[in-house]
Amino acid sequence: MEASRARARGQLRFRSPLRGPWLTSVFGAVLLAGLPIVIVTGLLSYIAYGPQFGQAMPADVGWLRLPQFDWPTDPAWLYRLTQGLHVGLGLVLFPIVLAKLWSVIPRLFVTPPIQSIADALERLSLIALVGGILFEIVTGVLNIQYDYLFGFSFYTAHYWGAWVFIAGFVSHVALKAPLMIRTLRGRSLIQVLQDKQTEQEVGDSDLIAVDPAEPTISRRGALALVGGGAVFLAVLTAGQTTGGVLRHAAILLPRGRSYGDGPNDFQINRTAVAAGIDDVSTGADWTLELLNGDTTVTFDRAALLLMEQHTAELPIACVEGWSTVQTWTGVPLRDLARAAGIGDLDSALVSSIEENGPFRQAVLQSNQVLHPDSLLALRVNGADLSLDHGYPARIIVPAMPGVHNTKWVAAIEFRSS
Ligand SMILES: Nc1nc2c(c(=O)[nH]1)N[C@H]1C(S)=C(S)[C@@H](COP(=O)(O)O)O[C@H]1N2
Ligand SMILES: [Mo]
Repeated sequence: MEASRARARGQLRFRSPLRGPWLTSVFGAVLLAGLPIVIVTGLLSYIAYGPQFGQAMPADVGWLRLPQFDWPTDPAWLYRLTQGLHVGLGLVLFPIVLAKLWSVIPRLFVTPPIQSIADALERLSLIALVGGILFEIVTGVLNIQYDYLFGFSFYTAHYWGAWVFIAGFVSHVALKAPLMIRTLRGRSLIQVLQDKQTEQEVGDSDLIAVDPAEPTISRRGALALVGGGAVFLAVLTAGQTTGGVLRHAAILLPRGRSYGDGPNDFQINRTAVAAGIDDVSTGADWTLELLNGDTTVTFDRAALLLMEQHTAELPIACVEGWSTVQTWTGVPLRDLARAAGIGDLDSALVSSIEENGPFRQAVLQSNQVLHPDSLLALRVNGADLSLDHGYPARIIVPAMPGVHNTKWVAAIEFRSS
């Protein structure tokens, strides 16, 4: 008696006749298919940043240390795919997350909220699940919208938030998957989509309203509304990868926008002005230093242009999800390693003339230096690099996160193993 009155609180207040275990299970199934992809690609992005060099953020993750391996250089579009999926799918699933929350809302108003220990544990996992996903969406969207808006590091917050969410997600799936599968078997999605039905689901679930109101939309209409929301977000997001006209619709990713279509008119994350780069430091006096132990070899731009040039079509793929493929020409990094006299290459530290800024240095793995398409690029699409794209010289390496393609390179230190 007590328990049923308690349940009825939520059931009385929320009166939509569409709520019920089946509707919740449909949204749950979509999220169960999509969210693992967002989780795995997110963790892969952490690994791609090179935690073995201490340059993934946060650097120290204690016992949450992920398996570390050399991020591949083939296929060249690998990070473009994984990070495009992470950001793209993360955005597209947002309407489904909201719909799922809407569908289970009566459960949040059950009183007393905790009736047993099992109940308490489930509630705790729900806090991690719901709090975690909302936190990840909010921090993710703010990061692709703005530069450093946070008082804390976006990466650190997003990484720890991810683990809170993963813990909630895994326990929720373990608890609810059997019920979800059973419920979905009970009613065919095709049939629901064919009918204009609005009548309530049957059963004793506390998601089903005891005092239902008149429906304002059919069940298939509700599904279409949520699906339409996801498609709408997909249209708003696709341009981050496709470029062209759709790029202008990618309003959630304004920082990956490009203007015009000349050889250098493509996305710029950090402009030369923002990085404090001027014509003097990049002018005739600019030199590139190659370091190998105690020896230093110096090149000016003319000397670099006299070396054998190699051209490759490679993407820049930012952690923010946007990417663009351009045709780069310059000196293969492995030729520079040879010029520096390095024997058994382990890694290379690239430094920019940029004095401040979190991305003025990057460590490259040996496979990233030795790949034949890995370049110190001097030109792009047949023209000299523009100042914003890293003139006099920048790094471009297949499949590497955009952030490590250092612009305005000043020095490369080759390290042997
Ligand atoms: N020196 C320096 N290089 C840098 C950056 C930077 O802030 N400073 N930003 C990186 C980031 S985050 C990306 S995504 C790419 C973008 O390259 P683009 O501006 O040529 O498109 O440059 C990378 N190289
Ligand atoms: Mo980036």
